[in-house]
Amino acid sequence: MSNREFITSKPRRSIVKLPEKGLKKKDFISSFKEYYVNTLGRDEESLNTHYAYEALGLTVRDRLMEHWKETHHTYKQAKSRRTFYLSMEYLMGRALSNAMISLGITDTATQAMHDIGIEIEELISSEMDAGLGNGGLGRLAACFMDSCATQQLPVIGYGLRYEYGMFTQTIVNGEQVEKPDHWLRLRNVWEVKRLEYEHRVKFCGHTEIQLDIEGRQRVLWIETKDVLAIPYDTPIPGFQNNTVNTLRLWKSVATEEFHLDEFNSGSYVKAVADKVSADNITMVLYPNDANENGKTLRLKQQYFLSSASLQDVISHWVNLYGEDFSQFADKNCFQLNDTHPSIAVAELMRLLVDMHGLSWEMAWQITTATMAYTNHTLLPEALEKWPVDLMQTLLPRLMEIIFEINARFLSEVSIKWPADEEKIRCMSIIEEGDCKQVRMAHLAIVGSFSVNGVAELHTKLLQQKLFADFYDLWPNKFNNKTNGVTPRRWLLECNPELSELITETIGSGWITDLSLLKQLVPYAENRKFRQQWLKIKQAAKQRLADYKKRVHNVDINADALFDVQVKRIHEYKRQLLKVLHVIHLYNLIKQGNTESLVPRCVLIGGKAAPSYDRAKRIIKLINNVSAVINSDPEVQGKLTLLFLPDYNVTAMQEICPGVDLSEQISTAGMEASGTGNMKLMMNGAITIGTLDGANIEIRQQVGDENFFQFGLTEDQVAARRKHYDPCSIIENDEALQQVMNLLECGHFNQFEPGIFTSIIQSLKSPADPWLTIADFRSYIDAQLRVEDAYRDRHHWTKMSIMNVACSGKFSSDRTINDYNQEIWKLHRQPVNPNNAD
Ligand code: 26Q
Repeated sequence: MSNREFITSKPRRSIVKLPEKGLKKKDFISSFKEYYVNTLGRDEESLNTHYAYEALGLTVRDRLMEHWKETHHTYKQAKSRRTFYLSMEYLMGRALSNAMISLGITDTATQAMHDIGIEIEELISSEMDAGLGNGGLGRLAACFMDSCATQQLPVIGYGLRYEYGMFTQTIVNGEQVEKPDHWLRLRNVWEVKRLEYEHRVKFCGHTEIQLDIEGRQRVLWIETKDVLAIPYDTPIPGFQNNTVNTLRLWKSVATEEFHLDEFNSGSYVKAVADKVSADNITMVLYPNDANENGKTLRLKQQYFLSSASLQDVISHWVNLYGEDFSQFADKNCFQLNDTHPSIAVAELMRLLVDMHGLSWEMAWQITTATMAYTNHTLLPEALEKWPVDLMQTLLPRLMEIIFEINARFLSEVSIKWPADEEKIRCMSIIEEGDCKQVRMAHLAIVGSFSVNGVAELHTKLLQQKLFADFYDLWPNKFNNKTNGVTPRRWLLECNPELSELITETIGSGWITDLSLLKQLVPYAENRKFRQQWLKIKQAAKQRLADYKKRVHNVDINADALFDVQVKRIHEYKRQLLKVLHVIHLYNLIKQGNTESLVPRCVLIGGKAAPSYDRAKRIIKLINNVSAVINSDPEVQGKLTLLFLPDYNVTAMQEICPGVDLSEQISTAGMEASGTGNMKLMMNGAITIGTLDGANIEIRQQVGDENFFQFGLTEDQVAARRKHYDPCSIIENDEALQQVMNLLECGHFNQFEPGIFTSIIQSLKSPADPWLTIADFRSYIDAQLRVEDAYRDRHHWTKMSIMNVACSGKFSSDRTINDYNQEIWKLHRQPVNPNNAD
């Protein structure tokens, strides 16, 4: 089933009725026909949805092109300081609707298509997602790109052009099956190949010392196997402001030498194999959202991104300023999206020292004034380490540079803490042991002027726990930047009905200044407004229910409470706690204990990393519990559990408007921030959550009376882990005991004995790091408060309005302005509309 089936054929109304300047409907139609007939060679009389989508995409892209060129020109003229966002992931989702909204041409385009007998919704929903990311970190990069363009900031995104993005998930017999996502099989109308900006990236080989003409030592990295990096640029439009920024993605291609080798070396097969391995670097996105340790291809990808991007920036610099790097750090800043591109620290040193002849001291000065590092995780297993052996083989020159950086850094450590070997051991960039490893986070911290976490609690824990020694040494490097999401995609585009009500009520300023949503607060007390709000929410729920009926043939009561947990499947996110709650409700219904029960529809969605067996088994459990519950006539209309397959950006856009209750139930101290929590809040869902990540700030904004808090706090979690006895908790809680009994007796796996044993054991283990059983009672109590609140629909609607009204802080525009004021220090560069139109 495809996500497009979510969408109704009803044409959407555009929210912001700005005059659609410079665009005449008839010009639009003739441009569309020109592409459809002449460029794509289709027959005007027969309509093919895909080619019509391509023709429309190309027509819209033409409108972006002028602004794109003008933006480029503006930045060049201003010689402005720039930021380069380095990220292995960009979860862009669809682009067409976003582009039309940004250009303010949605109405004209919709009308134009309508006039020639095409429903634009059908074309919009035929677009593939650009799924070049795993989850939070990749989608954050995409939201940041949108906000930078909207804030008119000269920021360029650098990433990899994976041939295969995030796998698509299907469910067979309750289990996840992965299918490759060959998203480039069909033409990608948004990208522009820029052969003129290709670069060579070196691998393997060895180093030699040579004296240059002035008698100075220069290190040569020679006999390397080179790979070409070819850039493909994607336009990133700002919201109705003429700015179009660039996302530059690198594709790997074998160099010409590979072809020569085929003829000269006699080893034809090896030459071809080498060529294939060069082409392979950007073939596939790693589908893990935690570290998959030691994979050579992953390290190649990381270096390929870092080297190509830095070479790109430096060659631009040399074109403008020659070999004078004295102002380089004033004009350039690199933001590292986690440690994935942190080899860039050593690569910038290599380029400056080896390729441009700067002294080590000068190069280090520049590097540590341009690099900034964002951490996204506290999970110890997600901290990247690379074996020194592997680095020496694959990137010999880089390894030498890392040793030198480390030696100089450790001498600084020993000045602060004389004769403290333990400190040296803990802080060193190299982890000693049987297998020496490079600690990429340490390299990133040592090489950066800024280190930030992504929510207040997360930053506090970085400072006090994970990187406490570094915080001691350099307190001023550390800062917090609470995440945000773009309101253009996550409210305006995904929820046009609610957006229209908001705009009618407070004007359209909220689209670029989300703090204005505060003006909705008094309307929470307005009965008529609440009725309008509720009607919109109800219609969104009905759309979700209709979709489920059509595709899965399950009946959902649209009056039920829509209770949603969508995110990657991970033990720390505790989908299991949600399942325990569902089994508890099922048990109450089976016992006839239903007088106070509120009908509920629980939706769980998310992908498991293909190698994460426990996570895959959790998916199986959800599906099995769902099968038992949904087929029981006694339960029907009271409780439904659904697993939503293939959760992705587009699915979230379709789910958001219809959610009542947002499940953010990670073990406190584990979720760095969360961003799904923000998207759901912005669409009027109320959060049930632990005091973790950005939940804490959501609760601060909206007030405790509009948030369902439960569970141990982060310090209680840390304390409880030391003496945790889940079995005695189960023994003393009758309801929980019954839930565990149902699981243990095989009620949900009648013909599949033993498949959930390891899950049950982990829940009952005193070593369970996620403390699921510890939070059960508190969670059930919070869910009872949810039901009480939901029974009074007017009260619930008030809470819903308050959540939207207080969501302003969670706009990525706010986040980007914080990055800019405290780290990047860029000047806004408005793009002149006269030139652009
Ligand atoms: C690393 C090495 C090898 C293979 C894969 C990886 C890898 C890939 C992706 C490691 C981690 C990730 C992604 C992490 C991630 O998405 N973290 C989330 O980031 C969000 C944005 O800051 C936060 O809101 C979430 O709390 C955090 O889990």
